[in-house]
Amino acid sequence: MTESLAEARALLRTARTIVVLTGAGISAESGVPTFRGIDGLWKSFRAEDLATLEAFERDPRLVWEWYSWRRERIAACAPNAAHLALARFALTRGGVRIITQNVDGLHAEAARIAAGADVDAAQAMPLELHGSLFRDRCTSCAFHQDNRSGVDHTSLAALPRCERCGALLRPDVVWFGERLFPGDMEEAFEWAGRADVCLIIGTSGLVHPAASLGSATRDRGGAVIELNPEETPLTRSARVALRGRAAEIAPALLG
Ligand code: BJW
Ligand code: ZN
Repeated sequence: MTESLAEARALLRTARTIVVLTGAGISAESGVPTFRGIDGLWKSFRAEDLATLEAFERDPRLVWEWYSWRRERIAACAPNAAHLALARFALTRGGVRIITQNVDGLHAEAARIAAGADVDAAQAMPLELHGSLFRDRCTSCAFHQDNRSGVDHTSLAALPRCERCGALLRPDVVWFGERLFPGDMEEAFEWAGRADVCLIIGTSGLVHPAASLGSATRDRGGAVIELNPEETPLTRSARVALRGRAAEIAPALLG
């Protein structure tokens, strides 16, 4: 394992297929709080109290309060230099699939900015493994809707309800113990399995199945590049570990 930027650039240059797995760290410099770590969201809230179906069934008002707070805070954030470098990289070079655990929508926003009016942004649109903070979905039927505003969480009666069947709406995200959306896991592992390089940016590598994508690349002979200021459980399987902040290193790596 090395920490060489030049080696990482060379690996990317010669790769035909590249998977990029991102986590909360890539959005840290946009002002989005990470989950774990010093300022992590789980420091003030226990994950099991808020990011599970059981928690929602026990106290939907509390869970909506947390998601509503995050929605309003994150709606004000913009993509940073790392999201933009990645979007440009995916648009100008074929064979790149951005796979994110983030629910903040910043990769999609970066893709639209980088593509501008004349280029189709599709090639840089991410697979959002854990859903979106900016969508509601019905707890009972298939209804879902985009929603960038906070919700009224002052009482149980005020919580948003489905316009089709009247059941409670919930954030359209994947909580602990829930399956990923149909087809997403298969698509992610299919890309990772045939990638020459899996570039992993800003994730603690603790949450599965996302944390296993790098192994899928490595098991088939590909290389893992990690970009993170800290060592993680994924570091030991990395060919190159780049230590630093995403917004600083990603433009130098991908430009
Ligand atoms: C920087 C930086 C800078 C800071 N630049 N970097 C196998 C083994 C063990 C357990 C399991 C397993 N398979 C499944 C499980 C159970 C569970 C799990 O993984 N548990 C572990 C915690 C032990 N997984 C699941 O439950 C998943 N479902 C599943 O597997 O279903 C199977 C099933 C089958 C049959 C029936 C039913 C189910 C679902 C997982 C869903 C995770 N959901 C969340 C919440 C999403 C909604 C929301 O946002 O509220 O997703 S949890 C939370 O963690 C969120 C994140 O996407 C995810 C990952 O966090 P991430 O991105 O890594 O953030 P951090 O904060 O942890 O790390 C930030 C990193 O950035 C750090 O390393 C910093 O150093 C770094 N950093 N500044 C670059 N400037
Ligand atoms: Zn419904």
